[in-house]
Amino acid sequence: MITLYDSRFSLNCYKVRLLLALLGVPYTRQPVDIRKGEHRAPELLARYPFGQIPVLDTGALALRDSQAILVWLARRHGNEQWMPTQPEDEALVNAWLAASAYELRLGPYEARLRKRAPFLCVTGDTQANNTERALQLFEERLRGRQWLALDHPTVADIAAFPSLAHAGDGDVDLGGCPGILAWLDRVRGLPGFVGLLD
Ligand SMILES: N[C@@H](CCC(=O)N[C@@H](CS)C(=O)NCC(=O)O)C(=O)O
Repeated sequence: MITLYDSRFSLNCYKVRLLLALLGVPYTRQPVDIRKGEHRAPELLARYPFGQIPVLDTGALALRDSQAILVWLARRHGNEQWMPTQPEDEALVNAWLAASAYELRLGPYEARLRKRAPFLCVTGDTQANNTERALQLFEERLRGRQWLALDHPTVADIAAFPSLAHAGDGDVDLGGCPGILAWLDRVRGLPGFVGLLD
């Protein structure tokens, strides 16, 4: 049985509940109280290191990120309507998923959060913390493995490379991140690699 780590107030969790309902997929809900910090409880963090909900535990996989979960649900339990495989259609759907994760996140999502849960909002002061957290997550992921998502390079590596390769432009020091540094070199070694200004 699928388990959704969920908060009834979270819009990202709601996206997942909505598609589960539309697809008629049975699941159990595991409520997580963010105000009480339950999303950062050590036993949860050990299994789901990003410390955010939603997380969908499929039995085989602990899947995070509402967009990624929607894609998995559509592929596993839906049909072509929800997540097409025709490359141009798939690209359009992916582009709009990305707009939900970025433009909507920075706009109306953040506006609601500012009213309901200002302690979760990103401000200038928290930028350094966010950077540290991101580096920690990527470093943990890349220590002892070659590539980010699978055991071969994927678009996930390509998507992450520019921000990490050019972290120094923002005075972000990767000196304490040997896993990331080794991975950066691995990406640079891919046949046909080009640099930012090449
Ligand atoms: N990119 C993630 C963002 C998830 C996210 O921001 N979740 C919020 C609840 S809606 C959360 O867990 N916030 C707690 C925190 O970041 O500490 C997604 O789309 O699922």
